[in-house]
Amino acid sequence: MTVLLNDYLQQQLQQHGLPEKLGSVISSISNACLNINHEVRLGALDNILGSAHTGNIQGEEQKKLDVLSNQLMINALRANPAVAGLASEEEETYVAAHEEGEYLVLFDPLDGSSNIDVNISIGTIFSVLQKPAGELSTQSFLQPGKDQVASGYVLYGPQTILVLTLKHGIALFTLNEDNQFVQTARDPKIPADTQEFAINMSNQRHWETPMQAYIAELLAGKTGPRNKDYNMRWVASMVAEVHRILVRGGVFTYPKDHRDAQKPGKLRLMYEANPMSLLMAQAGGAATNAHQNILDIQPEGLHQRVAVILGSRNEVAYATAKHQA
Ligand code: AHM
Ligand code: MG
Repeated sequence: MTVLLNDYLQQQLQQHGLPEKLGSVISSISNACLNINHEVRLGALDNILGSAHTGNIQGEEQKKLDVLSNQLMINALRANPAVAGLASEEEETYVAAHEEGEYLVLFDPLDGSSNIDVNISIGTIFSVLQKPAGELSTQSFLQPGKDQVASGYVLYGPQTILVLTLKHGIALFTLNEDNQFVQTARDPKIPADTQEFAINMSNQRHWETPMQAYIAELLAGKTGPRNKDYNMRWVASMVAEVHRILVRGGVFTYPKDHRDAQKPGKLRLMYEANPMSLLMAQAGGAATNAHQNILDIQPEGLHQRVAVILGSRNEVAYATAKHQA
């Protein structure tokens, strides 16, 4: 039986007594992603590759597609009365939406910016929170990852795939020829052990000593303490790495390094680490910042950076333990 995203949402909401409005927020996000997908697929044909010649709040160069995707997400979410406010990796501050709205949505509209112009997988990452009572402020968004009510991503790869959790397992959907998300996997579980790791090796000299020691063990393979050979992958798109890990296991890390004392890692807690960590937890994997579960971190700022180790739970536990000595 073909299960469309909407069927899945209705069934999940009913089964777990979740509010209809949560389903409508997910639908708004998925609709925006259909539009982003359309632009991604057209690429140069729609003149949307290349730099927008602007910088975001973090001083990073924005691609035209970053800017466009951000606008498509904002437009779709603002049109939904259930959305009280949103925060984007590309926006300096949060954007208020509807006073009566119940939900907050945080997102990285197009992750993997360095891959946009070279036709390598990129994605949209999203996180949904309940809006706390009272007036909307930055503080309303600063909730630990474990309080997310939903999260997911859309991967614009050889196939367009939506992965979603409403905190009752995860579900995978593949975009069909009629532009509909069709469920293609239910509750995949990440193998607890792995022989595959992902890290940007070019930063090795900047890592802290425990990460140096951990990766050296993996590289030593069968002749080292881990007693097995490891394979390495680095797509430079977190969405693609996380998707690979969901499908066949692995460990992904973007560690803390010494390049900039203000930035304990490259990835953002609110737009990247939290939503992906919730998916990991729901699929039997794990995610830490090398010291604690990412989902337990109390956020201090919307654009806060964090070190990330995520994936197969035994490997994440091993790498994390190495940092506690
Ligand atoms: P972005 O949000 O600016 O695209 O940066 C996040 C991306 C991740 O998808 C990926 O894991 C990482 O940056 C790649 O970094 P690097 O360029 O150091 O390989
Ligand atoms: Mg990103």
